Amino acid sequence: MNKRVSMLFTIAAVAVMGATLFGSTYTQTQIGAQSLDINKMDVDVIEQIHQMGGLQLVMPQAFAETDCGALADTGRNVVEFNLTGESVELPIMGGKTYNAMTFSGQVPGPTLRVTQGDVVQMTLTIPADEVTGHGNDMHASQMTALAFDSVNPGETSQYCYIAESAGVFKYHCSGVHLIGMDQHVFSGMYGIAIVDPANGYKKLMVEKTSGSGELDRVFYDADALEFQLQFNQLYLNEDGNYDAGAMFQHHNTATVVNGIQFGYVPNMAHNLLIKGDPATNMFVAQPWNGLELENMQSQLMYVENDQHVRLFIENHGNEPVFFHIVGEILDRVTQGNRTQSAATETWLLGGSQNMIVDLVFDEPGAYALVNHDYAAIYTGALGLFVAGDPFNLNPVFVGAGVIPEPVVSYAYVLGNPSDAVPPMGLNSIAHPAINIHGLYSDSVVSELKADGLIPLWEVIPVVAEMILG
Ligand SMILES: [Cu+2]
Repeated sequence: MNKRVSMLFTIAAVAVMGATLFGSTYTQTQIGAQSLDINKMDVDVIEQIHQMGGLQLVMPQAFAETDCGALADTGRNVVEFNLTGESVELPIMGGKTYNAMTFSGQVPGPTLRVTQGDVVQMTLTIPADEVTGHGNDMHASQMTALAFDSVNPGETSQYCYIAESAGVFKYHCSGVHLIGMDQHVFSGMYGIAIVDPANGYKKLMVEKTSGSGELDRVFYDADALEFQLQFNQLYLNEDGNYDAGAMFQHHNTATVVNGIQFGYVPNMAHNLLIKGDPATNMFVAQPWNGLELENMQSQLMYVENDQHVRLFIENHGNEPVFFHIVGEILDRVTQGNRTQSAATETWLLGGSQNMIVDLVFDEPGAYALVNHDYAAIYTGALGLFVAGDPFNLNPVFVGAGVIPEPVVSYAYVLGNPSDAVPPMGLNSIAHPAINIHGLYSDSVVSELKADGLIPLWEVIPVVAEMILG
């Protein structure tokens, strides 16, 4: 073949490939001339995409579909991950609700935890009375969402994959044949898979200087107390429905961590314990305050001093997350199974990006985790870790007979919030107690209660009575 023919052949191949990838109805002219003009957002954007032929035409049919039967016969550990797609009404700040779409009645969806090399068998069931179909795309797999496609109401579908890479990975609804994916994700259909490294986690090294300024290195065992933090936004109209126009303009209604704005700040029990009065707020933002809020009453996250703490963090949203803990240094940042940084103040996560932060809280205190973007902080990306006993509550608890002797973390008395606690994996330290906190449907709350998690809204009045006498 001479050079000229060869070049023509290449151009033809590119043209064919372009037509395959982009579809004949989705042209550059349309992109430039009429599509997605955010100044004319009175039209339904999703309908517009649909009319252009749908996003399905632009997705390449790449990656291998994986056979569950074949993988089950390989001798690998098979982990079942069962999800249901359910639309439910859930609370938002200001005493209102929004029309949420969920995996299994909770936002975020259940966390999957496996070990590198395991086979994941994901089954998605859509109840017959659900208003729409749903899909699933797990970033821990390496296959296109189209290979799984979507599941209609009243049906069940399954796929399998090998979790080959260690790390934190987002999963999310992929809409109905990819249509409405943004609506379903921002309405609540997202979660994470944690894939533990096959050989477990690494020891944590923290540099210290002695009194004379001499450099020392302290090593912490790989075992750690673990939390999960998932960042996202809500884009809602006045009726509590998804607002695509607001999404395109990046005008979010709320910034959420594990589905809730300001979910990890003090509540009335902390006011009582620390201020002596449940009605006197001890913190600048306490929007979830009151026993009647039950699992939505805000909670704090408690750790010991000098304890190895591991945070699994994912950004599901449309905005960057500048992750920072006020008063702390992030001792190690890991992405995948590779260390990215150590002893750093802030680490940036783009959309659909994750990290594992390992750190030690040296001194007793309350430490605010934030997305260090002020707009995000003021709209909800703010929560508190409390390390040790900074409020000198041990004498109060022991004196009232709540606990027999002093504790190294308030988690032993009040527990840690269930939505911030991932399932146990390699190198996990068990939380002393876990309370029921999170954006849950009523049936999820009942299940957690049956599993023995603490309904703090029932316990707090008893503890208060013991302390007040
Ligand atoms: Cu969906």
